Amino acid sequence: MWFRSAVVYQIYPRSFADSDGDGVGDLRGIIGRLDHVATLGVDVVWLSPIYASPQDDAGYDISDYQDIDPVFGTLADFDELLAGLHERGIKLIMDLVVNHTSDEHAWFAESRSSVDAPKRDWYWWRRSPPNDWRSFFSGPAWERDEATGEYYLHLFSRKQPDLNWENPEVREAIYAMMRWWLDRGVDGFRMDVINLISKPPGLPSGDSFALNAHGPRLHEFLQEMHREVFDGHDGLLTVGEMPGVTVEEARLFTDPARREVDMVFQFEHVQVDQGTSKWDHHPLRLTDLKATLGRWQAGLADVGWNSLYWNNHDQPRVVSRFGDDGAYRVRSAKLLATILHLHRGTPYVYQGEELGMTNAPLERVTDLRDIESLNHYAERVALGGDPQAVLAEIRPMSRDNARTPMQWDASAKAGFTTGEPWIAVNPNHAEITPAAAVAAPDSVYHHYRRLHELRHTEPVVALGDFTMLLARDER
Ligand code: TEU
Repeated sequence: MWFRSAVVYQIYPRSFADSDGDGVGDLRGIIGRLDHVATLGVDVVWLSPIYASPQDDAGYDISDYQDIDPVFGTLADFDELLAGLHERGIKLIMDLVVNHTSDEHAWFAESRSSVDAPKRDWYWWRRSPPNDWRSFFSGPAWERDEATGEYYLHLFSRKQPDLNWENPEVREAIYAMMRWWLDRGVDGFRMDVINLISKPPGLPSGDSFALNAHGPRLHEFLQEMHREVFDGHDGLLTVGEMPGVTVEEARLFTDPARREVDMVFQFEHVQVDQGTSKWDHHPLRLTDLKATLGRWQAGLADVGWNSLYWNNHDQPRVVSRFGDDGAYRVRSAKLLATILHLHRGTPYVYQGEELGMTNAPLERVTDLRDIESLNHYAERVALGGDPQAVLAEIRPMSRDNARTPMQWDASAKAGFTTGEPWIAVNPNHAEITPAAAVAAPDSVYHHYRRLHELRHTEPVVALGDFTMLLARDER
């Protein structure tokens, strides 16, 4: 399986490169930076959503799966980007967000129009909330809709209504859309919260996350998707984002004989520094990190496959979180990269990770942009929380830490835009840039390049086995 010796680079288009000066990254900006991606030596690019969207959740609220949002460009720009990657021998996987759509999607507009609309059953409607589920973005998970007075389910924002995967019409429409992208030449999908699509029968009250994280028909739906979309295609990559997935479940999801997904994004190692929630943050205990990484290496050693990541658009920058973004920034960034890339699995490198980019200051609430952070702040302050204390618990874990503009040069806007960036550039961008990295032989950047080269030339890196040493050593 080709992806076992591949490296994936995640591009978050909003923050990668802006070509038209509107302060938001776009497809032509990416096209202009393809050589940076190519010289890093990666094999696949995962593109976070670029589809038509009101941008309520930064594009993870899609209003048209088969068109590009004007802020990012056009389908012609997309085709040029895809060709540019393919001619450099790099595959492209799209971000597939099909647990929910935007409330501005035509499907939802039809569904909400009346209780007997043909698409009413494409979403989850009830006369009154059937349970006490909470949204992952604060507040209740059921929203009353004026048009009919009924309530619809949204595990994320109220502008992200959950699709009803029990309805075969929904599944067929999604598979047809996926085939449309494969016919356009894309090489696979990263499937957003795909483990939430099978809801628990009867919609019982309780922890909305635990109840929805692995519903009874999940394997059935993934195997049906494989038959309807992926069968007959070679060289694809499918990765299921599955918050809460266990090693035992991951063995089933990624066993090639079961024809579900190639690998999953699990969350155990990015939850070792938190208590009841991501905001209940505590310093890392190294033995906890070793234990979970070791469990996943052992658990998938003989069947299935791991994805390996520290960073993405939802996680704080790992050099600030688990390393040292001060005096030992370069050394700790290289250490963390070495650990990750010499594990069994497919490594994912998030834009800027190859430079050792760090968390952002996020000094005041007006520096925040992410709905998850802003909703949490509003809810906690409304309940009497001290604004500065709430901001202090948001600062190290906010998704905005990963979403500051990619740093291209030492100029005022880091070479990201000629306009006003949608989110502030990190003040330390002057010394953390590709130019500085390329010029320094011992830079984080060259270390990533060497790790990628090793994976491509030394089979033991991708396929060797794993032995944990010093499991109980805190250093
Ligand atoms: O993230 C799902 C998810 O689990 C995250 O909400 C995660 O729990 C949280 O961000 C941790 O801070 C996916 C996308 O990656 C995320 O950007 C979207 O907001 C979310 O789904 C809804 O589509």
